[in-house]
Amino acid sequence: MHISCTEEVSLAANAHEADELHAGLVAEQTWISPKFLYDALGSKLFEAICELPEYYPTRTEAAIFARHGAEMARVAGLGSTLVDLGAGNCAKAASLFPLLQPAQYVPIDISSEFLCDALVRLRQRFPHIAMEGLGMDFSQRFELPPQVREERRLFFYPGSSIGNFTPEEAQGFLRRLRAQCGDDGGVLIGVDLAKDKATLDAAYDDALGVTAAFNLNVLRHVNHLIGADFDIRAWRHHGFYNAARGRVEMHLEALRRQEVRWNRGGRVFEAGDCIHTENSYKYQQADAIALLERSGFEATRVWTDPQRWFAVIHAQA
Ligand code: AVI
Repeated sequence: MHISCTEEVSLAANAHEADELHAGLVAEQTWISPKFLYDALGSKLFEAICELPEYYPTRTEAAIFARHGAEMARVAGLGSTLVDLGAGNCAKAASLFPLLQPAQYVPIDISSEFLCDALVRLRQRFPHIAMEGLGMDFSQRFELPPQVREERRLFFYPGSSIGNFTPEEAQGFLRRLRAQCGDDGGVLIGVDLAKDKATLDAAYDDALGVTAAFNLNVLRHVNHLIGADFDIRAWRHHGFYNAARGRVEMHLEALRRQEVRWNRGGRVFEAGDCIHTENSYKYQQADAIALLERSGFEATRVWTDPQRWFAVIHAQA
């Protein structure tokens, strides 16, 4: 069967990515966008994170889907165009296929190589579902190509990836999503809820060091993308809950003074300098609903776990 994987992402950085990386690396408070965490190895490391005992979001969300999936399908409706945002290995959406019975499945991921591999396997398991994989960064702009059916688009955005945007960015993103929904579409979204600091610190700095490897791998990816010469051994991972800002932050700290060069520039990092690589906002349930409503969605339904650690929300366009 023909496998359609439209790739917009090549292995070297495109001009926009190169500009963004350069701007972040020369900024006074250095930053690298979290989207660069996801090359092929980064996606595999993220898969491993999802297996960790400390990383509660994946299993908590899976339990919510297992318990309430049938009701979610009744609320969201059958036969939709299921657009899976940040699909990764496509496993979460695939587990809902029997309930949602999508007419078309459109997984989108910035890690196109990883997505293509997953799609090959998925097409064999579900030959009756039309599939169109898209390798693209959907975080900034959002236009679906004509091969994506316009009827009854259900955007599937699990895993609390919305938390990797600031609340302002999240609203802009959800508005763009709303504009692509048509009148009969909607969104099924996973949101991680605020909880105690110890649980959050452990989830983002696990004992095995998988999250550390995931974070450090961004330097390896940046080396590849813009010809940089980061020495990965000279950096250390930090992941912790910043309660005042309502978010988990990931940073990489320089272990010694070093000069790093890349194809368009370079800079000296002093020991202790940090590169900010990710935020993961944790929401109050009411704030998440308000965010969806401000973005133009309505008629929300919420399912959560007994500890109220995670929420899955359906919002109608
Ligand atoms: C993909 N995203 C929702 C994860 C999160 O929890 O913010 C990424 C992650 N970063 C460290 N561990 C997992």
